[in-house]
Amino acid sequence: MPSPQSSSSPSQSGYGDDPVAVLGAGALGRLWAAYLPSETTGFVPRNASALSSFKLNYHLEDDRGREHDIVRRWLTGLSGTSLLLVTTKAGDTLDALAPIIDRLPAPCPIVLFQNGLGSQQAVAERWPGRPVLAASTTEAANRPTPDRVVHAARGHTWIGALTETGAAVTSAVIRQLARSGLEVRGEERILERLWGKLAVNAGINPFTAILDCRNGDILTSPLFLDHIDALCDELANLIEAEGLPSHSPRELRDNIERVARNTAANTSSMRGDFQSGRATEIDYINGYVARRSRELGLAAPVNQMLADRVRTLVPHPNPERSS
Ligand code: KPL
Repeated sequence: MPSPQSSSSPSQSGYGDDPVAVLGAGALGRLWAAYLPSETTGFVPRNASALSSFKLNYHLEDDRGREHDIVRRWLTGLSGTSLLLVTTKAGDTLDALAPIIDRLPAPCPIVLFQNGLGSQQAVAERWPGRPVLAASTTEAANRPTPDRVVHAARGHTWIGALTETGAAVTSAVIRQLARSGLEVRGEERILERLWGKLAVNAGINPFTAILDCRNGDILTSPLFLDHIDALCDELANLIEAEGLPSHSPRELRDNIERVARNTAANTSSMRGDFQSGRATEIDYINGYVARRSRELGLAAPVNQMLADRVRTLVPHPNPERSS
């Protein structure tokens, strides 16, 4: 089984010519950087002048509970970058990319790992000539403390193009990411897959944030039980209006409840954001559903209500942060 490439066991790769840059040093960015070849993977600093060291050190607990010390470079030059992974929060993506994009070689694929929808299309629309791709992943990672990442469960990552030039490089990107040992697959219908994940997040995350509970606890809450059917009606109508293969509201609800049961003990990413005092991704989940529904002349009062309620919640750092 492939392992993360810790400082004590550097990879044997010899892939020295094709550096991978990771923009966004949260749980997911650190996970990918830990598994990709150590000598050719580094992080892009958001503010290079504030760096106190040339390296980023952290610990990774892998999916088998083994500990690894990870050391990765902060990259100052980007002119040799052959792949950029963008693992920022959805709301930070444009602001993080804009100052660095002109320093990347024009053919460098840009792979967007954001939750929800809206931020990916914004990047593809702003830089339509760039090879922009989106990733949808079920790799589970969390960051219980700033210098520790836990790979809670292995999953799969699907990669698909958002621009024409992205389509031409999809296979090369998959080959490069497969060097991590994580499971990576091509997906021609990446928007459908992103919608599938968005529907699940829209039916779990805001409830866990409003109720301040773990995923499984929403299933018996009056807030969830009173609104889940209407929420699934709104999602089903929008998915159909977007021209994507339709799903019945019942199918969507079953899927939401299945994921909530399978991840019952987890803290959702949205609740985790609150507990860490970070902005949530509500504008890209229920907020996106409400906005797109409005644009397409559909009503989405439940998604709007959930988005409004989450936006008024006050972040509350909580010692119970691990999931
Ligand atoms: O993706 C998730 C998230 O927390 O964002 C779920 C599926 C809800 C698992 O926690």
